[in-house]
Amino acid sequence: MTYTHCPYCSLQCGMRLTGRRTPQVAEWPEFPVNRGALCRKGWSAAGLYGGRERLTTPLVRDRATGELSPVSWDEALDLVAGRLVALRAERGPDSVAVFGGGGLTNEKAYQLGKLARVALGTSQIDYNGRWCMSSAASAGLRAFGLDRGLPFPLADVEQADVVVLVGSNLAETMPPAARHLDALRARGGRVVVVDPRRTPTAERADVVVQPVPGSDLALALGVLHLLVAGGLVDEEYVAARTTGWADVRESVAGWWPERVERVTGVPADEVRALADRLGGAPKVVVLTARGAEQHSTGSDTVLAWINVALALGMPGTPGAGYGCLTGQGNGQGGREHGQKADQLPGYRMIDDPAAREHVAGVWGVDPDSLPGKGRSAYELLDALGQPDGPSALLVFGSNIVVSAPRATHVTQRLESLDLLVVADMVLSETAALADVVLPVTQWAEETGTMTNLEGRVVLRQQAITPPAGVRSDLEVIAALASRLGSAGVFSTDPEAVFAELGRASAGGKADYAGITYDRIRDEHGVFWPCPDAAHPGTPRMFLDSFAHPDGRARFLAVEHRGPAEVPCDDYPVHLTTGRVLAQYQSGAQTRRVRDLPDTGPFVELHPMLAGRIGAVDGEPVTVTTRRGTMTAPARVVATIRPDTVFVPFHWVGANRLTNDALDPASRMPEFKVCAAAVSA
Ligand SMILES: Nc1nc2c(c(=O)[nH]1)N[C@H]1C(S)=C(S)[C@@H](COP(=O)(O)OP(=O)(O)OC[C@H]3O[C@@H](n4cnc5c(=O)[nH]c(N)nc54)[C@H](O)[C@@H]3O)O[C@H]1N2
Ligand SMILES: Nc1nc2c(c(=O)[nH]1)N[C@H]1C(S)=C(S)[C@@H](COP(=O)(O)OP(=O)(O)OC[C@H]3O[C@@H](n4cnc5c(=O)[nH]c(N)nc54)[C@H](O)[C@@H]3O)O[C@H]1N2
Ligand code: SF4
Ligand SMILES: [Mo]
Repeated sequence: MTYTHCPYCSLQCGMRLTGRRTPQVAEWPEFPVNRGALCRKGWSAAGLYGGRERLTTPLVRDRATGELSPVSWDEALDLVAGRLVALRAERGPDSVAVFGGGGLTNEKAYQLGKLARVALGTSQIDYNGRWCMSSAASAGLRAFGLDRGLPFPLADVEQADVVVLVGSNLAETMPPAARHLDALRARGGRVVVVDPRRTPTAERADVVVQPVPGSDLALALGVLHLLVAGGLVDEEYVAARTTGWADVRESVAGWWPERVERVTGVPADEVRALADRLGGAPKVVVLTARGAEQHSTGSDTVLAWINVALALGMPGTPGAGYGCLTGQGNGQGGREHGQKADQLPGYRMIDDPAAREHVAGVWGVDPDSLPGKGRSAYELLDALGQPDGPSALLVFGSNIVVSAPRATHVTQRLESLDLLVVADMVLSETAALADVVLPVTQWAEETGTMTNLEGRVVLRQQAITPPAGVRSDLEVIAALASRLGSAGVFSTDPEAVFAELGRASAGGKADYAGITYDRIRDEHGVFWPCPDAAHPGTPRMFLDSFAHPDGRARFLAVEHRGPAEVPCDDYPVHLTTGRVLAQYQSGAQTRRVRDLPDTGPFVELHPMLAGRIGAVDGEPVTVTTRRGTMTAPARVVATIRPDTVFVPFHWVGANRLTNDALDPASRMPEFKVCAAAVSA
């Protein structure tokens, strides 16, 4: 029996696995984050094993037939390395790009960044986390001086009087977390949900506000306006712990409730009731998730809600504050250790000379040999195969064809590459396009650390013997580095890589230097920063000071801009996208688990809209945007705004429709709103 963690989301629920070949999931009641509870994806996770669709041999595309056919590992790796060396000689190091994922362990994310910077010498690396929490990360960094999704353990929310969920459907996306909301309500606390749809999460809320997609920023401005007008701002906290309040106070002066109603569709009285509820509560927690963040205005929207939390005096107060609900299994750690275009391990910036010097020292290379900043995820994919863009791409841990915005265009870019290499466990839609597919170990077949949404570093321990023929990502990275004649040392032992990561992160914002596998086992995870072996780790941040040099949080004035695309005569409704409980992300893993229902995509729409276009529940409807079109069965529900349709993105289709407009600060694409036409 092995204690380990779920293969999917950022809660990283603890579980036990029994059986080395045909595993069975059992509960781990002592693990504090989920206390034995799992969602149905967690309970059925053993279904990832034994499927016929598992890849067990490298595949190379036959130039003559165009088919993928099995080859030996040496053949596959020699071919990849040979092509990469030739490309680099011909077009320079930036002709090779790397795309990572927030589902990779810390060890893999770190090693992938090192592969890019040391072995390939390319600046062109980014990852799917850019599409996930980057807007919250950018806002948190600016407001607090540091981005840790939740600066407190999740269970702390039970101590709040009011929890506001802006664009989170956690009852479906992290179900065991919903128990904290129930516990809070049992104590007399209140839950507010802000979502254009009345979701299962809204069913557990006391107040539900349904704004037009893309208008959360205006709602926050309106709430802050009323807090000022009602004398509900915590002036003492603002004076002692923040800067910039005067500008922000002035910037919300014009946001009276009737104007907020016009922009957001939320009745003025509801805006007033919301502000009263927040202003009257001793402890408020504001949490944002993808509904608020995946917009071209996502980082400003998060800043606007942080301003609300700061005006109420909450961040850095026990049982209160602001947090982002990070999404992927290692969505937190994956953004700290160097697979992001502008970053080195430990949350260091790649253009900071001191950071370069430190990390180059750990890697045993000259700091001047490290490349600079690269392109963000979408910009990188958009540049593939272009005259000044990369002509080879290595993908580890993302199914781009399904999950990238404006996916038809991105798929064309992938097809225009000289070389596409995908490391995966299954033939995902992206792997199916590759020139070379490398079959890797998954989840409990290997050991590694994940950092959950609370900043708690946990250990996924190997429980299962991998099938013959597969290799770990660390082995693949090491084999490529050695074939490329790299200067650096690339260990294949996760514990050794973690120790190196600790040294590389030492002194950085996300400092893991004091964390070891043994400590994680003994302590149910360790919270970063944890600079040395004697340090207890940091479950709660900002209690004494924020991470800016002066110790103060920043109020930053932001303006409502609205979505990049608004409804017009040709595209009269808002399209938004998101998730359902039983599927995970691009579905590459969960669509292959037999115990999970694979319903296929659907289009959720309101009876009024259905009536207008003649759509019938269960019958096909077609959704069209300026980028593409898809047809799927209608789901007619009264829980969605009549001016909005919703499509889950777990199946090919949704992202043919989405807009690639980017947030100027975070480079987050606008997954959550564009203009669409719907017909029966
Ligand atoms: N079952 C399941 N769970 C998952 C995942 C999964 O794929 N499946 N993925 C994991 C990952 S990586 C992530 S990032 C998280 C995401 O977790 P969530 O953010 O909870 O998930 P989403 O469904 O993307 O979006 C949440 C809600 O935002 C709403 N929304 C849409 N537009 C707007 C808007 O403009 N404003 C507001 N306020 N709300 C809006 C949608 O209606 C939706 O209910 O889930 C994690 N957990
Ligand atoms: N329309 C729309 N699009 C979205 C979103 C949305 O809300 N709406 N959400 C966005 C968000 S928040 C996210 S996080 C992305 C996620 O989208 P993707 O990046 O596509 O995420 P996954 O489906 O988890 O893809 C992971 C892939 O890597 C493989 N894999 C898993 N673990 C490993 C590993 O350890 N090593 C290797 N080599 N491979 C592995 C899996 O089999 C799978 O093929 O989608 C984004 N796209
Ligand atoms: S909530 Fe997330 S981590 Fe927990 S069992 Fe479900 S998918 Fe796994
Ligand atoms: Mo995500």
